[in-house]
Amino acid sequence: MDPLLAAFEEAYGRPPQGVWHAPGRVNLIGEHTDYNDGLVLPFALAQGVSVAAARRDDGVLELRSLQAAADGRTVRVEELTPGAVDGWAAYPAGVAAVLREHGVGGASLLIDSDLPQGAGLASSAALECAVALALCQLHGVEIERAELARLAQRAEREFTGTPCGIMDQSAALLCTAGHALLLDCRSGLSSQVPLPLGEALSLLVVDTRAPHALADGDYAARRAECERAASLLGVDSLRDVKDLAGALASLPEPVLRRRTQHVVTENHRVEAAVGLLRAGALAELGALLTASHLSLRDQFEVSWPRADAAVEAALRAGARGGRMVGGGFGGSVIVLAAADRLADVREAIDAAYAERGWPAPAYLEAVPSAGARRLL
Ligand code: GAF
Repeated sequence: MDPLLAAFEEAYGRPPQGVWHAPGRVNLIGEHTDYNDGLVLPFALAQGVSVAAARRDDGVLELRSLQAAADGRTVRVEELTPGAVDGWAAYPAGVAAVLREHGVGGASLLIDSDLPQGAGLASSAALECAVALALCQLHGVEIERAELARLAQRAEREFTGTPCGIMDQSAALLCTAGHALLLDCRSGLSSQVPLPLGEALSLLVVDTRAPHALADGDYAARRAECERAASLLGVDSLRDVKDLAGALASLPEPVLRRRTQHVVTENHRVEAAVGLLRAGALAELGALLTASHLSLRDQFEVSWPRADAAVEAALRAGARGGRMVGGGFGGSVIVLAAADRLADVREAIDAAYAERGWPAPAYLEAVPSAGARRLL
């Protein structure tokens, strides 16, 4: 028997009615653009969060996780308010609270994850989206996926206090196997862009093992700076800046010039990346990834030493390009390299870390995979 099914029976004394899964994501390019009404290009990983679940009709929500066995919670859905549940359980509880308005009720949930936490691979969004799908299907509630992503985002913002954008929940729900998702975060329109990794070229995810936490103030501070820059420029968001040179000349503070420079050029890099992918020129993407990293390091100032060292070592070992992914201040780096260079790249990164006395990073090869779905 599947270990998750067996564990569910043991925890709740009955079998689950189904198992739902939502993936983590790697954002190929388009970082810190989502909350600026910009463009992002994430794809779903094979790794993610699975939820075994059974409906309850008494309004009770039972939350357990194989990764936090000693920390189960039992709450009433009608009593869920921001702050009522803390820690990991705030994510599923927030989703249940937001979906309550749409007719969702209680359930017994058992969660399992093979995504490293704090690795910048959107494990929180995967958890929210797997739970959202499970609760909707158990209670016969139909919500279109783009809308479900917005509800999961709202749950995270209201119940964990993280002012996240819409990218991670959209990636979890809308990605398809073999593709990246081009999402326009202003219009909400998305399209699938072929991403033929794993043939001649591979994308290596390097978990730098410097954990990141979006709830810390730095992410919110970056958002606030972008909003301030947009307001000084008299536009709704930095997406609306068409004349970068003019905007930079008129912004009074150097820090706001740096933030604006990153966001505006990053949107152009996403468009260039999509053009290259549609033209079948995947290898050429490397230079854009590295340019994105340098911009995140020097202009947006969200990179961290282990990310910079990994990108530098990978490039020296012949990688086509690389960059940090996610919110920053810790987490993972991605490296684009010819499949026959991967071993050299890993060796070079390991050596760079050993030299500095850092623990070796963890690696996984990224395979563009399907979005959230019912498994059983
Ligand atoms: C985190 C956020 F959750 C996303 O919304 C996005 O802003 C990202 O950081 C930076 O691109 O993953």
